[in-house]
Amino acid sequence: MKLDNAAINEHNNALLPEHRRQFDYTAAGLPQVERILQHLEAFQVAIPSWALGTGGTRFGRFPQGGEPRSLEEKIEDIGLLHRLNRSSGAISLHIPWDIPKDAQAVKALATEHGLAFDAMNSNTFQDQPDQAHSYKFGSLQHVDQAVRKQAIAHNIDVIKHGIGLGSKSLTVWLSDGSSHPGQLNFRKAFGRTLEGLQAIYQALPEDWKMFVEYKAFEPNFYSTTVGDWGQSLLYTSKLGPKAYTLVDLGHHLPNANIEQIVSLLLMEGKLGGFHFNDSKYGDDDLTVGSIKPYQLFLIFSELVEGMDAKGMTHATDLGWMIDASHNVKDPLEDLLQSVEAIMIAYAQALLVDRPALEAAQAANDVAQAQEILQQAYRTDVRPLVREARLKAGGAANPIGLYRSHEVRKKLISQRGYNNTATGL
Ligand SMILES: [Mn+2]
Repeated sequence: MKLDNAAINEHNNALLPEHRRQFDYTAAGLPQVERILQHLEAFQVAIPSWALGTGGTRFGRFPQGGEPRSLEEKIEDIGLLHRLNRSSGAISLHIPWDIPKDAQAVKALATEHGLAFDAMNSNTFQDQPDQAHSYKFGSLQHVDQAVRKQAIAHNIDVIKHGIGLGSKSLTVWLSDGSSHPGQLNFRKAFGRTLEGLQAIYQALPEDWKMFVEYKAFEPNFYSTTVGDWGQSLLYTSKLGPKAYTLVDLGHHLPNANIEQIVSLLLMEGKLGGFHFNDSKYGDDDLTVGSIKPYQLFLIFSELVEGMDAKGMTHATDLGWMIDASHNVKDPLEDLLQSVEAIMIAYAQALLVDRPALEAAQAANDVAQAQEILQQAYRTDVRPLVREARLKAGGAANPIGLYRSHEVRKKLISQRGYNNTATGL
């Protein structure tokens, strides 16, 4: 469903006086407000095609109706998010859950909604009904060459779909690994996986990137063949300049210092992009910024510092994607909250007084360094994020408008209650 300008204007007009008051107060104390607003307006976060329906756990799934029944309806949902926040202008597709039947038509529909195609995601962690060989014991690491060939061919197929849509990157996440000691020869599994990745890399167009995503555990519970950033960096270094490491915030062992990982990958020119989510225990796929907002800020602080040190463009030189699951909340509301959390952390990171922090570090003034970071983190930047959104034509309060417009109710009446989005 579409929101027209009149509905957004009416909503905004009612909130503008209070927004002005808050924005003027925040902006008065900040140098370079215009620069910050420009950065925020340019920043776009890709929404994954698998996050628009209700997720679930292995214990159950409790859908709330109105889920998209097709790729076209998924694009419409992301178009609605982007209409509300002007920061969700991309979609990250999963194959085979969302195979475009008519690439030209799908691309045209996305363009109509102001959406670009971010990274394509392959899937060799499940068996599909028509598939010749099983991935039960892995895909690219598999001892049987026929399985490896099938997994390579699938990834090449995903690249072809992406070319048709104007995507420029492939994300490979492998569930390969082992669940019991002795099951796998680690070195040989690594070698076979590298060979497979090399074959896929050969099929990448010149202007494409390949993201190798790592994960510490699950679904395998003893070893994972791309288990951490070191292993991913080993693969991507051996593959070549188009290969990068992808950081999914939920894929680390507890208490990992993700901001340090990010800093060093950036330093090496090997950070490709992000899957944003939040977690308390494992790969919980919760709303971004809902559990550890300070960590999210520290990650963005390293990103801004590291990207500026290399003269990179924040908005476009890395892949920014959400990878989350919405088990009890309305997925669209959850995604609005996630994008907002990302924008807030990014805005806070832009506020950090870099020269002062550098001086404090050089003087070993630990207390002052902490003061500088927390001065930025404890600034209420929501009026800045709202101002950037309003300038771009979005809603002052995206969730407020989504609710007052009764979007979910309308989606249920259009699409029905019992349909399940593909991949869930
Ligand atoms: Mn991920």
